[in-house]
Amino acid sequence: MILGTAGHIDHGKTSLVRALTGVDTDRLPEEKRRGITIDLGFAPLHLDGIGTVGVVDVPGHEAFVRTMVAGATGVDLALVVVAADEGVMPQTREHLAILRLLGVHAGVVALTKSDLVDEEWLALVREDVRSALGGGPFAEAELVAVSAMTGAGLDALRSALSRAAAGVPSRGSDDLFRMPIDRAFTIRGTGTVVTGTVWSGALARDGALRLYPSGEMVRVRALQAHGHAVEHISAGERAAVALSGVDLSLVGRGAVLVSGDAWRASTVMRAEVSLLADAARSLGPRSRLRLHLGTSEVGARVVPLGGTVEPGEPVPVRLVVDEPIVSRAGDRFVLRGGSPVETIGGGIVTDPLAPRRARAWKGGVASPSSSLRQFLDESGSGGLRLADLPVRLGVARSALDALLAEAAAWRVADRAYAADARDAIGEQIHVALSRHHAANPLASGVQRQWLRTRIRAPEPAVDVVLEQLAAEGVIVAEQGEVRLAGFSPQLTERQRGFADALLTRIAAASVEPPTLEELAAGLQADSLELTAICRVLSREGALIAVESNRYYTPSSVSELTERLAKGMVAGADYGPAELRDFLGLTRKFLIPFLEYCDRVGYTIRNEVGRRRRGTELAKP
Ligand SMILES: Nc1nc2c(ncn2[C@@H]2O[C@H](COP(=O)(O)OP(=O)(O)OP(=O)(O)O)[C@@H](O)[C@H]2O)c(=O)[nH]1
Ligand SMILES: [Mg+2]
Repeated sequence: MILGTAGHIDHGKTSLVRALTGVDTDRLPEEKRRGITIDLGFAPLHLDGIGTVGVVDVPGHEAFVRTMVAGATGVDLALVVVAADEGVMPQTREHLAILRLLGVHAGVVALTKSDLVDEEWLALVREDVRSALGGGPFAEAELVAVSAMTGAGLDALRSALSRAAAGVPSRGSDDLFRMPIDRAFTIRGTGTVVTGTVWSGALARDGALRLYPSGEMVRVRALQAHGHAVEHISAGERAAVALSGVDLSLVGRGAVLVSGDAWRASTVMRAEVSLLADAARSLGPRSRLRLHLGTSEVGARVVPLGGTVEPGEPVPVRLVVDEPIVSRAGDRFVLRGGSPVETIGGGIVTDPLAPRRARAWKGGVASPSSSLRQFLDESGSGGLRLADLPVRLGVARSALDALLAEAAAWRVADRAYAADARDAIGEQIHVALSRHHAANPLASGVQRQWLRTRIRAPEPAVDVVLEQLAAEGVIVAEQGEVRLAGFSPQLTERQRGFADALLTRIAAASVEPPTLEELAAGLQADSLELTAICRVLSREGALIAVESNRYYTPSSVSELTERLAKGMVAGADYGPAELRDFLGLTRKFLIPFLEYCDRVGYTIRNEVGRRRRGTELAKP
């Protein structure tokens, strides 16, 4: 569990953390010199009945609110610190707003420096604080008067924190590992070390990780949780990870460590955004803001549905960020902008991996099952990558099967499709085949590979639908070709005329028929069209292609093979001259015909010449 401080500058956050934990989290020389917190500080705190809680101490200075956001992200429990002598101040309010935007619900308010005020004043400050908390998640939070100076109230504060912590649901570690990095440094002999709060999942010391935004694989050298070497770290822990061979410049605040192949960095997201009730402005159609998500901070363009976001009601938006970031459905973020820069609102990611041209998503913050239905419908016959879904839906991988079954999704290979995608792909296949048949009436079918390229769907899904259509008898798939059942090449009247002429001329030429080009010249026809007609005739068995451009009648082929059968004795080899004598063909016809015989298995070719294969030669 992680506890984060919040509160105005100089209100005593760091002093209180030290009084509670014994750790001075202001470790930078500049922090010492100026007496303020500049960067995040960390310390372990033991809470009775809870165990060790990781404390993140944040700066209160208005110039460091972005650092506060990076510290507050991933916090389970807030320690809101208000100095009793000053009461509620601007960053008290801003930090409270940020905690609310980040979804931090549990917390305790410490009215510190109580040694500086009397009871009457303290009562006024209590009222002041109550009204500042009103309506927010901390409206019912316990208020405890303390002093870091005298130690007064510290025990009461500890027990109040334990009570608040007891109500925080524990984060399951049966999930994808993610740790946004908030600090990176080098330790001599160990190398690059990064620290952060584990948001989800667990990581073992021998685990493989990916580092985003670069996406590169990294290896873990050592792990620490709350300052001790450990074998694994898990959700809700402050952890340090020593990485093998990673350059320090790649792992600053804003980078994130994740495991598995489910995560991807993206620049287009969909979200629901709301502006703080007291935000001075509304958001226009393409407002430019700073987006804080996890520990990353990037420039973002917000494109609201309906054009604008007014303070108050949440509005669906499309978010386009300047640099790729890793996010997950359900992630909370903070938006800052204006000059001077201030926190103006925030929101919840509804689609971290939005399609490139996706518009703001009307679905809003929905349940994983309704998000899944939306995404399936949107993806059409393209389908969704299964590996993306735990991130895109914000659920553990183990929850996927049930969600997909509930949505009646159709799963093929590594994707899931809407149930009606099958029909849509079937329809596309039907259209593509019909068009092809119409445009190529003499072609026996469509090459399967070519057909796949015409269908806008991943190949495995197309193949499954083809199998199904074949099983249903809608199409016929054979020898790498596909056609609609009932389709057969049809010759037109004119082509039938050519076919008769071809058959007559080829038959008349007996064992030395003309080529297609010669026939085309003689008939004044197009040789491509004649080729198509000859293919149809050869499928009908009326012609045989001995060469690619020379067709024989079956009776001429039989006559020639009979001549061979007469001449060749089984088991003997014959050279071309002898074979020519048997066949009585000129060289121009001889070699192609012998190659045809080899091809169809009448003869076998070896180094010496050709020999008859078996006895089938005798009766072709
Ligand atoms: N009298 C009194 N002074 C306190 C108490 N707590 C803190 N201070 C003083 O208040 C000043 C600011 O304290 P810090 O703990 O640095 O305040 P902070 O909230 O961490 O400040 P930032 O991190 O810069 O926002 C210091 O001079 C502390 O000595 C307290 O309980 N009583
Ligand atoms: Mg401080």
